[in-house]
Amino acid sequence: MRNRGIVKRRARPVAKRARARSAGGRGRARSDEIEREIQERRKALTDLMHSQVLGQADVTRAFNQITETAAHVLDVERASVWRLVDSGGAGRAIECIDLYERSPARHSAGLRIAATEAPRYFEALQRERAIRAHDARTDPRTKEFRKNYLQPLGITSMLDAPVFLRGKMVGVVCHEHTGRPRRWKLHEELMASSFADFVALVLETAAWHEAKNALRDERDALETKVAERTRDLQESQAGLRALVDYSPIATVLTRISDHKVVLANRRAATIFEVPLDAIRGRDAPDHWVDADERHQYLERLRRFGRVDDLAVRLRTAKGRTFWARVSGQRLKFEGDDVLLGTIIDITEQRRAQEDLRELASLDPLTGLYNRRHVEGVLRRELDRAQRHQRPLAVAMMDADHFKNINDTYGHPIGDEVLRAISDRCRRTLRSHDVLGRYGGEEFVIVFPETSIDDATVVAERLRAAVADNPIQAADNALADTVSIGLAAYAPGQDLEKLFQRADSALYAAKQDGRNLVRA
Ligand code: GH3
Ligand code: MG
Ligand code: MG
Repeated sequence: MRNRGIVKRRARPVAKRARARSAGGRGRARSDEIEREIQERRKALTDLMHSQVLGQADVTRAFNQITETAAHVLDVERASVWRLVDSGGAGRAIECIDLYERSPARHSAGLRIAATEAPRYFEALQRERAIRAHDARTDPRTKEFRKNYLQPLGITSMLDAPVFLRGKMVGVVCHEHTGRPRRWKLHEELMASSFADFVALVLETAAWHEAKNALRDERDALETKVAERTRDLQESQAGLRALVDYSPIATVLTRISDHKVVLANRRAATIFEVPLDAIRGRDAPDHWVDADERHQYLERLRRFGRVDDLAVRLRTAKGRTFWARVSGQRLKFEGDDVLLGTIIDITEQRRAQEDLRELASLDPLTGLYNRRHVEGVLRRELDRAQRHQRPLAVAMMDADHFKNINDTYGHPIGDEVLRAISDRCRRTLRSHDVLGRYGGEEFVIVFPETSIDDATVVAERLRAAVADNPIQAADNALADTVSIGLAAYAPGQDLEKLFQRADSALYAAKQDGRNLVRA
């Protein structure tokens, strides 16, 4: 209870604290209110982050959810997601993919704004983390919209964050306020750029689903062709031979009675690393890695007469294993009952999928941002800090004696502890701090527009949040703690240097006994 009080008091942003002190009781009540508001907003953001919708192929639902959450969290009448289109002759433009209007609770899409109509705005999108137009009607970056857009819709303030994907601006998230103009706060600006990150994630996932489906369609078409023609040609053995020979997909016929290969094509010889003239007569079971997988394949063939697309591991004649999708069906061939199997090597595809997963922004174990994403954020923040001469701090955080936890309780409990550390930190951080998993049991935090002193206060709060709320495992309260090293941005320093300094500070915290913060 006592700890919660400390956490809460410290959680208040510095400016708010000062105001609370000077204005006495009334000020305190007001900053408690702001604090509550920030907590609520952060909760809506984490809910969105954990939402299943973001990772799925249904882009429309994902955008609906983002705009609704954004309108609610930032308390604006209109929230929208726009895509940048570059259609050659007609030039650059943004196109509205989803607009949510709060009072009628309605979604729509389709509006288009050309770069030629709003050159200052487009230029600002390339440059800024967000366009904070307190009064959009007079702000030089947005007043271009005044007559045709702002006035008819009653929009007075705008908060727009560009969406970046692999370093390129691909869209924008807009928050539009109606009624009296309002002043956007820094944490609102950072929240807007969080929404932009979500949009990037959705676009990336959608592209991945598209690539995957295209690949599947292509393969399905080929296999259907083979299967159809095989049926047509069942009686004509010569035709089947020719078809197998020329099929671009590895195809193998095995006799059911003794599992011997009776016919195979060039492609099959290649993927199984056998000379074409030596493949006949080989034992099919030798090429399966897992007897259970083969059993499953045969069982399905027995029950349904065919198998489609089973992902299995196979082995070449030289002993190399690979992932494959196998399909099969029963046929008659030269008087024997045989299985016609087609095999597609999907090792590359699997690797590509893993690469894509890596490209997405979230760490699967903890739901935090991953290393790549946090580095992207930090690069942009470094650039801003340099251009606007603003402070910036970074922390590296590492779980103490984590090997002991794994050794004593096992890896799954270790994972549980990592998730618990993430949750405690996520709840403790301010809404504009960016927390990510750097790898293993190491975390990284970016503190935008924050001095080293303020970052130290927050880091100390993180350390205490972990140490003071031990997680329970097997009836024991685990003494899990973290050490934190901080570094402040100094003009001219790059990302590597900043990480290096935070890492040295972390090393000092470990040397001095762990469960400590060092700057
Ligand atoms: P120190 O206080 O010096 O950091 O001690 P430590 O035991 O944490 O030392 P070290 O960094 O060498 O060890 C980290 C351990 O974290 C080793 C590794 O097995 C474990 N680990 C890394 N990633 C994961 C993970 O995703 N899950 C689990 N359960 N353990 C992990
Ligand atoms: Mg470590
Ligand atoms: Mg460690």
